[in-house]
Amino acid sequence: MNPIITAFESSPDKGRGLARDMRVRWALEEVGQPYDVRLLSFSEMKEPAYRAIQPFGQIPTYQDGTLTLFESGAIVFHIAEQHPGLLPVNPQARARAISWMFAALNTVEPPIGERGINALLERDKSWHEQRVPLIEERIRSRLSELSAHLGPADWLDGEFSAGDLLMVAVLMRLKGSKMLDEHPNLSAYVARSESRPAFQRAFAAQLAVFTNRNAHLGT
Ligand code: GTB
Repeated sequence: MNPIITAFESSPDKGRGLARDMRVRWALEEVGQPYDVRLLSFSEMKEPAYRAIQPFGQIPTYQDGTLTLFESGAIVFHIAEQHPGLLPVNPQARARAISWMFAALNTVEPPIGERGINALLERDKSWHEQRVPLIEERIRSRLSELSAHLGPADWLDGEFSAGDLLMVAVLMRLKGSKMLDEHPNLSAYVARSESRPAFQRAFAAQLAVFTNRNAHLGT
């Protein structure tokens, strides 16, 4: 049996690969593990049966036999531990790659997530516009630091790892904003990652959910 992941039946990102199932799909593709997908509506995600496996009623989850996981970072980490290809074998290099996984999720993603919340959920607030420069300043600061670390290298620490996978999944949320383009090495880092065959397979699979649904609905 293949592992089963959950994803949006109708993703608000319209197939741009920004929902967090994309990270899990990409990790599974990198290690060559086939998987199945269970698509969920918003109401199904909030039902008690689903909350029993994802207490916050969110996607993605991952089920493999008797193991059920939630949190995209934990799922990517599990996949990387189970298969060769996403974490170095050398213990110190492995520990550093894991540091980058946490840096992506705990240090770089929070201000980028705030930007998304501000754009999606706070538009009607009187202070919406005032928050934009504050959030962007925090994002710019993280991007400058990340860009300085990456320098001319292809990847954050030696070979491509789950740390790069999560970092790029986070940076993708800034595509189309000027902030990423202010750092040509970060734009190139994202483009380099997106050209990986595993990324392209994962991206095509999540996009197909959007296009198939629209074809089905006749929109
Ligand atoms: N920390 C959790 C993890 O990493 O797994 C966060 C999971 C999460 O935020 N899931 C979101 C979700 O299920 C979807 S990915 N939201 C529904 C809810 O909370 O009720 C976040 C997301 C949503 C939409 C866009 N977009 O439209 O661009 C991008 C990212």
